[in-house]
Amino acid sequence: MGYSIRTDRYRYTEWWKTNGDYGKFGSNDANNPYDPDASRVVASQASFVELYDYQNDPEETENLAYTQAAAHAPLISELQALLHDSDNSDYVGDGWKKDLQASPYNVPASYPVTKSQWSTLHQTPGHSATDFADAADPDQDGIPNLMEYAMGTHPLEPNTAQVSMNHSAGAIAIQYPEVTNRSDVLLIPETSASLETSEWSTVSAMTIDTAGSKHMKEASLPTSNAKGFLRLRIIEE
Ligand SMILES: [Ca+2]
Ligand SMILES: [Ca+2]
Repeated sequence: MGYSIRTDRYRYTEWWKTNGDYGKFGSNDANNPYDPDASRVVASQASFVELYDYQNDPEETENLAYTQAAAHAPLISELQALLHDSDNSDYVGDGWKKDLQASPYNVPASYPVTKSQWSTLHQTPGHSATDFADAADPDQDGIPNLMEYAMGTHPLEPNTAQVSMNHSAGAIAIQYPEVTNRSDVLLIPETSASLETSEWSTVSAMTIDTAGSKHMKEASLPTSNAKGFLRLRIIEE
């Protein structure tokens, strides 16, 4: 039987010899009875191991656990520990960031409300701490990590642009999402009458939609002004 673990970049699979055939569930066929014990592992080590890098090899043509085992040994160890549930907790294969979860079937006990917790949660095998620097953009979607954190988007999955601009009678506005239960970062809409000055003043934003702790905000500027610019600034607190 094969057991796999998948990260945003890798798939790691181990094939283990197990007790036998499951048979046919619900069958009364005496020659092919259902055997609930069929998945019990009866070997001391995996008979075959696979590792594929979807970033460089999305078609799974090269099994790195076979062709480049030494170079990938630390990564394989890390994935293996997660797959084997090395923290000896209740559920097989639930080792994934277990420290943040009471059970694989519950929501995380501590929702990441600080940048540090958020980075830890997303730092899957194959990524280093430098991928989670505030200004880094590992998914190359043009949204730096600190902005992904503040807006509630994924640091390793490309997102479309989160800030949109529109205008209605008498006003222009920017709209952007913000996760409101994070107190270590702040999104501030600002305005200036000119791009040739460094004087920007804060514009108040209002919530126009909510989805849990993620709010859609809007900041607007009356078009009765001769000329005006809007920008969105992010600061860490
Ligand atoms: Ca990004
Ligand atoms: Ca992203």
